[in-house]
Amino acid sequence: MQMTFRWYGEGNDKISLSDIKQIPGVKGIVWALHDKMPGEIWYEDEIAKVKEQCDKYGFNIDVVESVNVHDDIKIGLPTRDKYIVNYNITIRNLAKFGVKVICYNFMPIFDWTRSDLFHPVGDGSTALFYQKNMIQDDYNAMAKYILDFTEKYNMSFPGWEPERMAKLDQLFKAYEGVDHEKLWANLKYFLEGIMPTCEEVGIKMAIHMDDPPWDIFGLPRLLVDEKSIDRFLKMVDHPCNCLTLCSGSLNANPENDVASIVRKHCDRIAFAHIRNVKHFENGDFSEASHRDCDGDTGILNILKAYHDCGFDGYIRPDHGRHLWGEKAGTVRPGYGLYDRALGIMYMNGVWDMLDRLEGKI
Ligand code: DNO
Repeated sequence: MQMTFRWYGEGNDKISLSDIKQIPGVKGIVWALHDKMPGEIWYEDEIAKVKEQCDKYGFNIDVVESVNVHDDIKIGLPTRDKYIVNYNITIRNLAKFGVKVICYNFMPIFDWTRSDLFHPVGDGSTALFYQKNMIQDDYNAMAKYILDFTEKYNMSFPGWEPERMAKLDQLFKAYEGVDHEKLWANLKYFLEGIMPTCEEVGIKMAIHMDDPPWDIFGLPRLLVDEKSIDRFLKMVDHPCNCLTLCSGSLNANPENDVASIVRKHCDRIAFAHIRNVKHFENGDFSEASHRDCDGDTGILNILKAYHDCGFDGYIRPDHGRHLWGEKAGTVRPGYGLYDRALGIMYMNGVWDMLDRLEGKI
């Protein structure tokens, strides 16, 4: 495995590359041009700037998360072709700087969704929290909670661009009639439009799981369980059509056994997100430390599965708790420094021991 760390970029992340350099074993920075709207081309000089910053610290920029997909592609409007052309140009430009994997998602309108960004965990820290009965009918209230937060603390979240969120009712109207089957067809159309470029330049497209893995506000969600992952990989059966297997997104549904999905599809997992989730009986869930026993996701079984399969793809700690003074305004929700660094050390510890037991180190 190749350990990476997500960084939101200079001036957009309080964590510095120098901080990240001090976490043992991190090889690469997972990055993006966060001021780009979905559908816009990423230009070479903009990419070169990030490469230069990361080069200084000896980090690779092999993984981009995310090049967001324009709504017209997801909805299947005639204008989608223009955005697919742009996407292909971006893929080519990224490849020129050594990018190997593009993580993206195909969730209509909303990216990850939570009802509380700083929920007390019980040990003095806070974490992202999903209260099921709060994410039901009123999408405007949920979006308002997130947008008020981003405005108050002067930050933006990928997938929650204020420009898009300002037109929420319009967007919901545009998605009317986009049911699961239509969305699958639109995803296939998109992938078939970019696979030739990916193959030519050697980039893997790695779709992120839907988070949470069920429909919200009547919007269809596709990548939700083993069966849908099977369907996705078969639908466009191409080595560049890969997964970002996010353990926490999938395991928000306790029925999903992530370790068995790893064993089944390891060769098509380009990027692994490791996150632990704790379930409550009423369907709510909280995010937890990466330590196996702190949540219900089965982190040890998942890491063992990756190790057994000889996984040599990219991996990163996903959402962490907010610790030791990290709070709203000082930290991006889920993306503090400390708990993700602890998560890396936990993963390194497990991995090293598995290597040792096999006589590899
Ligand atoms: C949440 C992330 C997601 C992910 C996108 C990928 O923190 O895991 O927002 O980056 O869904 O496009």
